[in-house]
Amino acid sequence: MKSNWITSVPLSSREESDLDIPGISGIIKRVLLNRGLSAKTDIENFLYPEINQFHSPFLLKGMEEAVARIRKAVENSENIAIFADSDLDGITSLTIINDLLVKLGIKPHIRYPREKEGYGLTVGIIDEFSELKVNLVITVDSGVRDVSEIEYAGKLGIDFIVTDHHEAEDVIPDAVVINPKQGDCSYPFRDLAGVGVAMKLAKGVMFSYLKEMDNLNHMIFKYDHSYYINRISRFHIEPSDKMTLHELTDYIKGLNSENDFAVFCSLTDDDVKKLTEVCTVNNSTFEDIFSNLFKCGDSRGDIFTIAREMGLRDVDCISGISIYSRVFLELQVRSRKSLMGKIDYYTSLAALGTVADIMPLKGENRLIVKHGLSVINKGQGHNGIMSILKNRAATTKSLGWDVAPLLNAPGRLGMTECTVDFFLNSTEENSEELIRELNRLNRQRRSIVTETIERIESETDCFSSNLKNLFYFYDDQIPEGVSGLVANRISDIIHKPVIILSNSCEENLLKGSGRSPDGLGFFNYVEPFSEMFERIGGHSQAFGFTLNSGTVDAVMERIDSSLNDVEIVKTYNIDSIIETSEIDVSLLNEIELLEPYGKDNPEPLFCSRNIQVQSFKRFGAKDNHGKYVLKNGFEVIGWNMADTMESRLNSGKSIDILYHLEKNIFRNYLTIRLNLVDID
Ligand SMILES: [Mn+2]
Repeated sequence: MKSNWITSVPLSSREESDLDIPGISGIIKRVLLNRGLSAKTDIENFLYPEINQFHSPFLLKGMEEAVARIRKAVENSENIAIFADSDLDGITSLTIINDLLVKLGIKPHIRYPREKEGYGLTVGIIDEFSELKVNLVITVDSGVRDVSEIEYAGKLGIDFIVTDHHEAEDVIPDAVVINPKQGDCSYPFRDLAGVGVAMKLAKGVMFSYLKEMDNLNHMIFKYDHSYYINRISRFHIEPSDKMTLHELTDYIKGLNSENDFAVFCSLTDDDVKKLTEVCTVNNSTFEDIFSNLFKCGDSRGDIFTIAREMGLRDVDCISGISIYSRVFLELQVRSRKSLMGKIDYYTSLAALGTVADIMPLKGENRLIVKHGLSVINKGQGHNGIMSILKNRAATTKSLGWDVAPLLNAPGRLGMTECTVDFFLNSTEENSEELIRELNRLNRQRRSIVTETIERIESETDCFSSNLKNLFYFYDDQIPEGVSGLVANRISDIIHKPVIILSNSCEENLLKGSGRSPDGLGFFNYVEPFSEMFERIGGHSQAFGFTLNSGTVDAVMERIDSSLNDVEIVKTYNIDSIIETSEIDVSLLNEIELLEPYGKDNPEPLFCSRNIQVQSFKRFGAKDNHGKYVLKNGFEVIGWNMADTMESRLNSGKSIDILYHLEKNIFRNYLTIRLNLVDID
């Protein structure tokens, strides 16, 4: 297969010196600039994310109404149901909201699409809720498209809170809707997973019970003859105003609401005296608040020390008023151990759902995943998930490749209830047993995939294509939940785009999955025909659809002809071209700051030209892996690449390589390894 290397633009020395970030070399700066991060604060936020960079849940449209409705339901002991999508994003969301409601004293009804029910709400499910005398339904990772079903529920007197992250259609349900993708939602981050939105709702509800919830805090700080005011309400800091003492005095005089709270941050005793004389609302010095919260005698702790102890990163760079505001905000949460514990636990579940749903690991998702992984690794995550991982570290790889497929296996076999049971009922005692069952279903899922592929192989004479550019296959024996996995594997074998169709629960409609090898944005060639499908959605190399069974052949031919003359070219975006002499342990340590890797934040890809190879060796049971030892001692490992590596070396021409850098620890001895990706 052809490949195309796209090189980065080298940094000018000016750009490099503009970005003076301690502890970061030019190589990492180049990687970050290539990935679109250019402002110093963006880079710092990316490299050293802090817990208190989470946005306030109350910035989400609908949050206030949702929180009020849930609290009313709790006060009146109403019947609440949770409706979730049946994938991992949905079920982790379900786990969070269930846990929240149970903590508030309500045992909710749990519902998700069961075998053959397809996606989303149905009138039948609404009728079930009605029979159960449900007053309020909270949807998670779903609901935004179920407009008519929710309208029907409204007539039966059932209220809905919809939490979702799917793109809404023109008409949204008649319900309280929380979705960062709603057109008129001004939330600063759009790409939350369903479970990210569910976690926000849980936080909103928990925060609403704090006694400071309705306070409008006026943080007042003096610097260099001027006074600065930050306002904090609903766990959100608004940018500061600058004032003279005279203006500030008027401002303080003007405060008159019972929710106003003036906080004097490290002002002189003289200033505090003058201001409290004119202040008619609640007020306190920051130092008193701090010592009250922690019941410690020493009230005059250095704010910088406190901030550093809380893990605030850039305490020396940001303004005093920001430090006070951020510490104040953190104190409201951190002084409550059980609240902090719940937030950590929900974040660990959100990390799994976010990785499983393949959300971009940028912005708040990066915070969720980074923090959530650390919670699991500290042993404070979900019992069952920690048992699956046993002694392995939680990383995006272990969650995405080991945990997620295992927990998705039951759903593919129409047995989502096993996964739900795992999440809701795992204890230290029974988690081993639940995992044994998950493993059994996963093996069953694997053998169904293998058998299906073998059957297709024999029936189609080794996947010989019915069309020129595309392989597609349908028969009524393919289980619907595995068509994507089957398409994926066949596409790997034949290096062509593949579509696998199976029966659906709806009459005259087939369901299908399309997959293509890396290097072909298959969906781009299918999307122009989207009106020929009943439903279709997905991304560049993987999509799913339903299609009228009578039109299959015609549609496949149209797609096939649109693929004429399309070449599969694997494109590699090089993060940085470096000399192998620039590689050392400190570079590898810096690279680790870029983790966790995932969608939109891949492991950095390096290129070195004209490498000096000392020796070549094959290894592995089939001698299919290759190893170059470079003249400077580094090892270059090529999995399944021994043939190419050998012929490249024998050709006598200069060798350019693309690779990831990896620390390899063997018998407590650390070596640096170059993991080969491509060779030219
Ligand atoms: Mn989702």
